[in-house]
Amino acid sequence: MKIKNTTIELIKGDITTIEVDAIVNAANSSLLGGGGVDGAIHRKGGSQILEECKAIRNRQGGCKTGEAVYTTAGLLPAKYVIHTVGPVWSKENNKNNQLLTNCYYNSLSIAKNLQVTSIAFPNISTGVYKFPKKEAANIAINSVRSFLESENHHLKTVIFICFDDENYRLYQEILGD
Ligand code: AR6
Repeated sequence: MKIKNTTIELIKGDITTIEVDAIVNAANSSLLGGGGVDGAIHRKGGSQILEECKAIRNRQGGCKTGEAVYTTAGLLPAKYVIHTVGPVWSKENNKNNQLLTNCYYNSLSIAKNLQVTSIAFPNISTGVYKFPKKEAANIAINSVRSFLESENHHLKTVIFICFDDENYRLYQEILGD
């Protein structure tokens, strides 16, 4: 799928192995690491990423839900890691969708400022944070589409990396692969 000059790709796999300018991390507001994709990124990326996260914490006290910050990527093949904090899904919270949209939008804004040409997103909030996968996939794709249609940027490739079969299938359906 193509949006203006940017190609949208779908890959099933592990985001820590992808050679792109920036990978996005589904972090938590402490920025100190955790499980899931966050754990994998810190484990494979080495201590440099955590050191930079700690410096950001000291400067601004972590990262709020829906916002994003960036570090270099340590030992990973990417150049940067953009850390964003997805919402913890709950039925009562009517801000879930907006906060998840903000994650994609704010990550792409950082990518724009860094002038990166390729970025890879995991399925933010759909693991530990329990966001319903179909809804999250629609939000992810719509947010990316709306950013690419409305902003000037250097992105040539945006990749959605799905780790689990269910997400991969949902993205295939929505993207029409
Ligand atoms: N590459 C790509 N995707 C992955 C990988 C990987 N190596 N590993 C898991 N996923 P989660 P969240 C997928 O739980 O729901 C952490 O503890 C996974 O299949 O990583 O936003 C943080 O520190 C799922 O679809 O993130 C936070 O505390 C997706 O990544 C909390 O979890 C997101 O699952 C954030 O929860």
